[in-house]
Amino acid sequence: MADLKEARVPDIGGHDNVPVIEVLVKPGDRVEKEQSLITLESDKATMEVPSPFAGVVKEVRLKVGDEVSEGALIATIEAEGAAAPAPAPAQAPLSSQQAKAAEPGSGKGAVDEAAPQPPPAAPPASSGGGGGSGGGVREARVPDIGGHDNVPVIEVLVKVGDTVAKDQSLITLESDKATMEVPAPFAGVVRELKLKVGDEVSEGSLIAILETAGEAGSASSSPRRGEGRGEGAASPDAQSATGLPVSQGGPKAAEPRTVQPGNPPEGDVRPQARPPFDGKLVMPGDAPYASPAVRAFARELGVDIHQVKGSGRGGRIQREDVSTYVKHALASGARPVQGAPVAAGGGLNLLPWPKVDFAKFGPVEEKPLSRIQKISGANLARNWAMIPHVTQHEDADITELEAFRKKLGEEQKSDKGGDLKVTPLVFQIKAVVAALKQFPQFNASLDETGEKLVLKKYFHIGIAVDTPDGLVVPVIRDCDRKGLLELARELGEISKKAREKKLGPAEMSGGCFSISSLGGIGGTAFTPIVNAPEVAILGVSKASIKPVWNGKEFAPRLILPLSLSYDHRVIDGALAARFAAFLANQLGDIRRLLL
Ligand code: CAO
Repeated sequence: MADLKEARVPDIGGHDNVPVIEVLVKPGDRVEKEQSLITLESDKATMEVPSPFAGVVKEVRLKVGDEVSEGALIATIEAEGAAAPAPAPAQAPLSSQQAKAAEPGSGKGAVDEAAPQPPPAAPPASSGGGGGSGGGVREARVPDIGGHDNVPVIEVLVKVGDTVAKDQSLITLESDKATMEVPAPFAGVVRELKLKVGDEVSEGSLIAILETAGEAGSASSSPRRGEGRGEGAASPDAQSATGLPVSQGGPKAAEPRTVQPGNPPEGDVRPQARPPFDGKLVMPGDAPYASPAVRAFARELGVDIHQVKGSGRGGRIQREDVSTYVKHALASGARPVQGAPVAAGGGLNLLPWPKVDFAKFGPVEEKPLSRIQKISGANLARNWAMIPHVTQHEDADITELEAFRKKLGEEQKSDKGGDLKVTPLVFQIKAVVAALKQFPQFNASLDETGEKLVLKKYFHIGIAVDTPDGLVVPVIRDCDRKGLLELARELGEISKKAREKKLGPAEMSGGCFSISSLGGIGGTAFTPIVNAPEVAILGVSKASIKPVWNGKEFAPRLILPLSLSYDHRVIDGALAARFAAFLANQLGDIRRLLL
């Protein structure tokens, strides 16, 4: 029998007013028990709040930007069967201690008194004593992380020689549900780092060896020793602040050990290396891929983190990326919006994206965007929003070029018996190279401060290729040094590779200027988006026979429409008109391509 129940925010470590950064369900959705309903983000941790029972969402009572505390109503859910567990906070995902455990800096234990204890911090190596007042070498270990094992390290935030304060973040971990920073349990100087990005860790894994001076860390500096708060054991359903289940048995006990720098003790819980980090670009629910501290930093500066491009591994947004974004925004005249709410339309302070229940109007089907679409979509949106675009249209008379191209194609087939396809695009590549040489401003990029133009002395041309998974732009290198046939061969190869998803990142980087040819499909003109940090792109539409006045009469000519989009911060309209006219001339008289 169906039963209307309330899903509420569980114990989130006693924190109040934690912002909702994502709402992951809508009315009508069927949710499983423990399926995430919302994402919360404090300044130290991002966590998803799971549904306490399965059922159909009747009403969602929160929206992005709301701030919640324990007990806040998330949604009403028509729960299935009477046997569903009650959503009382006592049964909630997390005890205060556990939430604080996931919240760096708390220094509180996360497991119940009854549970076996995790390994305490090692005593100073020199003294062998525990937690006394003398300086020494001590181990910083991974605290209770909700009983999870093999959680990947996605950032190492300190390096050997750094002086760290107690509670300063040492590493960032990311499970499939949450990102969390692990703080130093005591102040000291990093003598040795014991793990790297990509390693997987569990409670007790050794992070670093710190040399502490004078006062050693307090009792709370030991990794998550149990400190029950008198409520008894955590519920069997209990989950960590990460929204992940807490192991009921608790972590394994371990003896305190003494270590010497550079000489890890026997039986050390060293994380196992794993293959390189798999290049994940977005967090669950498409939240930007950044640590909580970086997000907090972005918020402080009033930057919408969705607008920031990550330079870290797998596209991860780092602190420097936020700074660079701000510098660039200031240099280009835009200003980050102070206090703009997350997902409220970006640094441009636009309206939030409309949330519509399309199913109300008719049958619908949901199809997730491909990885390529997500990546290129984010880039296109940034480029379109940040670059002042103008598109210059021009016609090229390619009647003669086309006659030559056909002849060349036939020769290829008959002489070589091959299947090399010589399309108009290779002539366009050659013409573009000639134009870039003539107008070096087009073969340039603005640096990240927006104050300098970097002029390139090489001629690598990006070609937009349409694939079943979305648009990719492989780059043909050194086009100035290649002949038409070589370009035709390479174009055929990269298009094939692109469609077979075999292009590597190196083959899609280093471009100077891009060409987007829709000529094989149709159209008379379009406005391509500049592929930043390039400053211009050529759009090519379908050539067609048109009557052209030759001074005496209208003659049928094959006309190729060109659409040149450019960054108006770098290129003036007059220069763009000259560039486009030059291109048309080159294509109109192929002898010029030989010059
Ligand atoms: N006018 C008329 N015909 C044209 C033409 C033009 N401007 N350009 C190409 N053609 C013809 C070719 O000659 C070929 O004819 P045949 O089949 O008779 O030989 C046919 O159209 C198909 O060409 P093609 O598309 O296979 O080859 P291409 O070299 O012109 O283009 C590539 C290669 C990879 C760029 C293209 O296949 C592609 O993916 N284009 C889409 C790019 C895109 O999506 N851009 C949009 C970006 S913004 O979203």
